[in-house]
Amino acid sequence: MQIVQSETPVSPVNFTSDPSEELFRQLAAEQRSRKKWLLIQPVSNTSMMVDSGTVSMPLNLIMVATLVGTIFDVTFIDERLGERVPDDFSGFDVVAITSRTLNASKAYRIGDAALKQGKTVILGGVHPTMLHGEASEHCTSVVYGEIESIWTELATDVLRGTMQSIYRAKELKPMSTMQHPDFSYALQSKNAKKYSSRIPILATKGCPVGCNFCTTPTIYGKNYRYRELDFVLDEMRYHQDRIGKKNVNFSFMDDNISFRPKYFMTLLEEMAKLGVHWNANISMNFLDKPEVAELAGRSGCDLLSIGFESLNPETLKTLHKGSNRLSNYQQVVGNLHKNGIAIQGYFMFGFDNDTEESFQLTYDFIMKNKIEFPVFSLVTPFPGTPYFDEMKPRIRHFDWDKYDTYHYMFEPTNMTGGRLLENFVKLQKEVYKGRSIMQRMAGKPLNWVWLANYAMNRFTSKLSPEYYY
Ligand code: B12
Ligand code: SF4
Repeated sequence: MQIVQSETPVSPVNFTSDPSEELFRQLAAEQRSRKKWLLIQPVSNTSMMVDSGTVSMPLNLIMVATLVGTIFDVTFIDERLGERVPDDFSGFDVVAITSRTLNASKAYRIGDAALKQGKTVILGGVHPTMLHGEASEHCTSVVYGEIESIWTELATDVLRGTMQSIYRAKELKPMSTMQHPDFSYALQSKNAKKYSSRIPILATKGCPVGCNFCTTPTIYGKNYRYRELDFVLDEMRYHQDRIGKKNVNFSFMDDNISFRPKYFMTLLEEMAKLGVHWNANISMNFLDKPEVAELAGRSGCDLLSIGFESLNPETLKTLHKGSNRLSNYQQVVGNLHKNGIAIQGYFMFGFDNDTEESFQLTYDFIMKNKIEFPVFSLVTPFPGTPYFDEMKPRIRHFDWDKYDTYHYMFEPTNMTGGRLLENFVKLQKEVYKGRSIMQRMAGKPLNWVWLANYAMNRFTSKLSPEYYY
């Protein structure tokens, strides 16, 4: 557990002449003793490899801590590192918890315990945003979406002791008002070595594609915002200085990094000068141009995560994933491989259009195209998405612990649930068996992607359909 007394704010909030911000400033200056916040990243209960081993630094909670720390005292707990959430919250005024669906039940248990002890409890993150009615039963206030856009109002109410049940911004603030995240909140943990060495960074937010299974369009609409380039690059330089080397690995947390081509290409040019390495989520509609992949490779990109989702054109249509054209898949892969960029390819199963042949088709595609790091999941309707509303009558359970994309959610139309899982397990074992890894990875640089394959080989060898119920 790491206590950080934030006497020196990291960098000031960007105040405007908005009267509510004036009031907030005045209240903050008047406070006699700084209120104490406990910020918690709960670990999920899932049995899958989601929250175990090396985990990424929680940029979401770090950004919350950075803002809260400008006027309050912050204690930061990341349960995924083995840090314990206390039973006794008496040392704190506010207990604030981040939650996705897969750790919502854990977040709610912590919220209930803190409420019983009379604390102000704040829940934020994707799941409380999507199901704020449910979440509000376990807290004092729910924050809808990003904290930055409602911070003034939220902090003013905490200072006055007049909390509202939900904080939802009327409009999203430009990302230029966001601060540099203060990583010391996470890095000072005695267990920080469990964090991945890839530093999370954020350049853009939002995604205009609008897939029906994704929460981003619901929360952020078709908005696409980005931080000033200098801001992003300064953050990279800061980490280079902190770590004492040029070749730092960054992992972009952006929903989809490529939607402003000019911005993206300039970012790439600048990263090439910095000498960093990076990976990101990207949609494939931008990668069929060889020059983009060429510049990405030159700028230090070692892996791009791409949602191929399905090789079935009918399924792609039902997902509203307009950025995917089956006819482009091979070209995109070729462009990236030519420039030394590995591919983390996401594939989902369990759709109504899936047939037994879908598994073989996917296997052939992966092996032929030598996809370095295929990730298979079972399609999961997340609350708040159009897909959830559509599938709700057929969903087998609403046990949030199993919303990790590795559980069987509903019976598809073209095969039984049992056959779906048998095929799903078989595919994973086939793709990650030693011979297949050698075939897909032959000649690829010896780096962490090999290690990921090794870990997947061990993991998939133990899999059986029962894991997914
Ligand atoms: C990058 C990313 C990853 C990365 C890094 C995850 C990490 N450790 O942070 C990786 C690849 C590891 C990953 C893995 C997974 N991911 Co992911 N991921 C994302 C993505 C694209 C961005 C998350 C992010 O960091 N954004 C940047 C930060 C700064 O923004 P933010 O998270 O929105 O946080 C802000 C607000 O939410 C708010 N806030 C957040 N917490 C709190 C708390 C309080 C108290 C307050 C006041 C405010 C507040 O303020 C924050 C700062 O602005 C999101 C999509 C999205 N936009 O949320 C999906 C998303 C979170 N992932 C998702 C899924 C399903 C997964 C996996 C289960 C996939 C898998 N099968 O492995 C795993 C689960 C990992 C885990 N243990 O949670 C889903 C979750 C859906 C849901 N309802 O829970 C999302 C929403 C995508 C989707 N399909 O809709 N993911
Ligand atoms: S392309 Fe990715 S981020 Fe964009 S809406 Fe679809 S799943 Fe969400």
